[in-house]
Amino acid sequence: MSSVNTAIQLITREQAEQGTANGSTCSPALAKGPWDYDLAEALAGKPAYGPGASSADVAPPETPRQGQLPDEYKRASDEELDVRIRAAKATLGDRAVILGHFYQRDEVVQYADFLGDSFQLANAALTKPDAEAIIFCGVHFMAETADVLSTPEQAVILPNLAAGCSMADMADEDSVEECWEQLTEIFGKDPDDDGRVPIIPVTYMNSSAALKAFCGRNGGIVCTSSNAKVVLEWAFERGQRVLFFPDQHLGRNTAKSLGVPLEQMPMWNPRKELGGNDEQSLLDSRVILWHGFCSVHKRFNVGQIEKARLDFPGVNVIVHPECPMEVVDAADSAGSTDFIQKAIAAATEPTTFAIGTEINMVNRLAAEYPQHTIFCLDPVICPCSTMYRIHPGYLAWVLEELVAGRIVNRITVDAAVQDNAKIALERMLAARPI
Ligand code: CIZ
Repeated sequence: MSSVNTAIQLITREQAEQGTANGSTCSPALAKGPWDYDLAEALAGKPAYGPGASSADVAPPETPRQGQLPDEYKRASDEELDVRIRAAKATLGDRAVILGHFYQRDEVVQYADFLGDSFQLANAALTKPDAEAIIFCGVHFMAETADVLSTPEQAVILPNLAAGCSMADMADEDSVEECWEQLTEIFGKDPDDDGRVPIIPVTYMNSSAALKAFCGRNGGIVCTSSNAKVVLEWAFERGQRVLFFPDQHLGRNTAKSLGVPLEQMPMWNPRKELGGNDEQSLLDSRVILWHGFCSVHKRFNVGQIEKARLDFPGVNVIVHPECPMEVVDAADSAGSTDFIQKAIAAATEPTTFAIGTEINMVNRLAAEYPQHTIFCLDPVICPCSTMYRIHPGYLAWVLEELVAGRIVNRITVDAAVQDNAKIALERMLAARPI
């Protein structure tokens, strides 16, 4: 099976040459090198992509910008980059560890020492205490988490600083602080007769370190898509209600699975007074959902599942819990990337799987398990476009800089933020099913 990048190149070439194409992609611009977007953005004076772009926000001024990749890496052929990356990696040996996220493109994943989800990768880096550099081929919040969990001597490097996560950017620290202030005014701070505080903040792993620290400071906790249920149970033991950010879908799907009625899950829109709610609905709430979403997972719909069931009777539909509730309800099961991978690995008979998650991961599973038929529910090729900015050119550059004794694109989380973020992460690790 060809890589997602190769498929996108083909679609855009056919489209240009014949006006039609075999297949479609959500963004033909992905066929260009990421540096072309950087340039377009600079010329337009606003982000055409990147932190803030997909939520129609203006990127905050401190948003990291890439843009300094030397021309030699932009001009290098795929073959030349391959030779240079392998040579630099061999020279660095154990001094550097390369982490590749499940959603990363194949052209980069082939050089990774570890492949996994964000939390597995941060933990994998811990098994390499001698590595001076941790090169995270994922997105910004993942590199931040790795920095929080790694030793101060280790440098975490994000090969392209423009690789943000649009969902993470939908909840910025100021808006969450403002929301918290308004909620505290309504609920007060006093615990009820059972000792439960009025509200507990829960942040998804896909959030800035600043928000993880906010949770650490305010009696809150972090969750991943693997443990969101256990974490919500932890929070309900200690609080009357939860403020869940940034992903409304993971929050809704998880709370629903715990029996929380939809009427008790108001949505908080940070652009509106009281998040767009009246005071009574907030008082009656059990989970207040932040108005955030993943641009890839929100593309999945029930029509795609119905079509898969018609085309492939007996198909096993597995979707990620970042998908909308109707999609999760219509699927056979829902779970994290780790859950999806394990479900496929556990199938002993040849099975047809329709998967609702990012296309790079789905295609990789299809290649790894040829005994099964595995396809993505979304027929349009639409990768995680921010993750996609880690082109091999950036990887070659950061590695060769390391060989030359220079660290570029280091992600450093402020010490106070680290301490509080760690508290929220440690609470997550200690949370157990009840
Ligand atoms: O935590 C991760 O890496 C993501 C983005 C999702 C998942 O389910 O693993």
